[in-house]
Amino acid sequence: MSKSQSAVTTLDALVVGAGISGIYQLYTLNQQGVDVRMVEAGTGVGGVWFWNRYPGARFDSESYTYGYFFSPELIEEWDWSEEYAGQPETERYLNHVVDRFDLRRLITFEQRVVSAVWDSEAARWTVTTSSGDVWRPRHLVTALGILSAPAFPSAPGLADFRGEWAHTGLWPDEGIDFTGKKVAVIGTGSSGVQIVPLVARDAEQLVVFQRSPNWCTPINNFAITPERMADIRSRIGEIWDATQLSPSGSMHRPIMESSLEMAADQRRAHFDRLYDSPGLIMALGNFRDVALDKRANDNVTAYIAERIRARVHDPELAERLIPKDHGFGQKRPPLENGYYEVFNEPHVSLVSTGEEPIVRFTETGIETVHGHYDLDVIVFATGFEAVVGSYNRIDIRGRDGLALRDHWEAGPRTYLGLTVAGFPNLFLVGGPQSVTGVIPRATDFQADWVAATVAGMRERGETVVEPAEAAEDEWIDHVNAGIVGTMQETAESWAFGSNVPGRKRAYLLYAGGLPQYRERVKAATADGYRGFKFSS
Ligand code: NA7
Repeated sequence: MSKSQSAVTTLDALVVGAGISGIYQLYTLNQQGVDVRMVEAGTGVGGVWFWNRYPGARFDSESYTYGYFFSPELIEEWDWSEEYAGQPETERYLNHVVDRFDLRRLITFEQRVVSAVWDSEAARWTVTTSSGDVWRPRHLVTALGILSAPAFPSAPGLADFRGEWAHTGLWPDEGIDFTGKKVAVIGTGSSGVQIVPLVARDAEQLVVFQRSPNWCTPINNFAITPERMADIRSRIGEIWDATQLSPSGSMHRPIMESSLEMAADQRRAHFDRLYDSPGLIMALGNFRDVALDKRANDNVTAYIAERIRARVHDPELAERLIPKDHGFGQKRPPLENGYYEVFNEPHVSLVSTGEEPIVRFTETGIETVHGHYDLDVIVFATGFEAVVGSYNRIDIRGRDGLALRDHWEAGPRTYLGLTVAGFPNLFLVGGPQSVTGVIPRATDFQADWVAATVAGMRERGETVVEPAEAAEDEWIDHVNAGIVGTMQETAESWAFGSNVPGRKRAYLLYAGGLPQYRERVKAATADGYRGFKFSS
């Protein structure tokens, strides 16, 4: 074939996206003997752990709860070096998995999917990539990642900026040297909070542009010794069970006791313990009522505010770093390592964009309503068009040319977070209305379900599966009911798409907890795939 000719590949299943969920999906379908291939936009595997290679990027979940559980051999041979592994280690891990299970031969890189069109006559998808290649799979499995479509501020002029700039979610391979430079970091979510201390360490000057402060708590990371790794291995079954019982798929389970009925000093002792413990325990292992009852939430919020005040010397600055628009846990709280202390350093300053909006980017920096900041580097830690953004970037057309973008205009519509009415043989893994918490613990179950469904169809000689619209309606009602009455419901966050101007507010994740999610999917499946139509 000459270079100018595009390849057309007809196959059973195509998986889009070589992140942690897609890789497992490729493995499971391959194990089922399905003729499966994968396309990936990047030049390597890893997904979020490929693109987000900014300094400080790391797990907020315990490494061994985020990694795969499907292979005892893999667990036996892989040593995690830290309780919360950094990006380079995770990228190495995912490369190891791909090679260990001989999956690389099934992956074609630098294939960004631009369109996917259902062909009713052939009962196949026509998937076209940016390189012009065409894939004709019977089943299309999207594992696009919930945070993979980077969002940028709307201020104009970035093309004029003569310094270096990068988004944390599209970090350059060669990295950026901050040494002796004037740097701005825009955004104070998990990525901003992770990168800020490392920029501050090297830069001559750092300006942090904050739209809204977050409730950040210490990660309290530590190295995993060989003894601890051996202990983790010996308890791996127990750890798996814990992730399966936890609403968030993590090691942590909420304390069911009422924090409001507890004596103040006893409650405080709990908060002290959580704040000084590793990981997301403050959010995921806190009292259940702090997520449901405003009075209980106010207590933990006041406690964390006090801890922030104790760490930031300038009281006025401390107040600006303390959220006033939401309580702890109403939005995903970042984990930090020395974040607040950075603001005690003379070369670091904070700009609150609510009071001092960015007007434009200039050749030499950032202009705000109050003045100009001369800069050598701008870091965009401005987040993502969450969950649906990665779908909206692809022209996905179902029956009768129906565009997924239009079907999802008022918010995503799925059945079980796995399929979409009017889009036959389209499977979503880690898509809307299905995930929360430790993403791989949500998506490994989904990948197993997709592989079993595709294999079952092959055995029964069925070629097409599609959910009924009524089933989709029911699922949406169930998803929305799960968030009602929680503290999260009232906060503006990316979980509702509120971080992207103009987006209609719709809940994008699944708040009912992963055990309930799995039970619902299993019950529908056991009940003759309730809500689905199969045809030959
Ligand atoms: P996030 O959590 O969405 O954070 C993005 C941050 O960027 C957040 O502080 C935003 O403020 C801020 N932002 C967005 N647009 C602007 C503009 N125009 N100007 C100033 N600041 C802005 O993304 P991350 O990458 O940090 O983390 C993603 C997830 O990774 C996280 O939730 C964890 O699950 C791990 P806002 O709060 O929207 O006002």
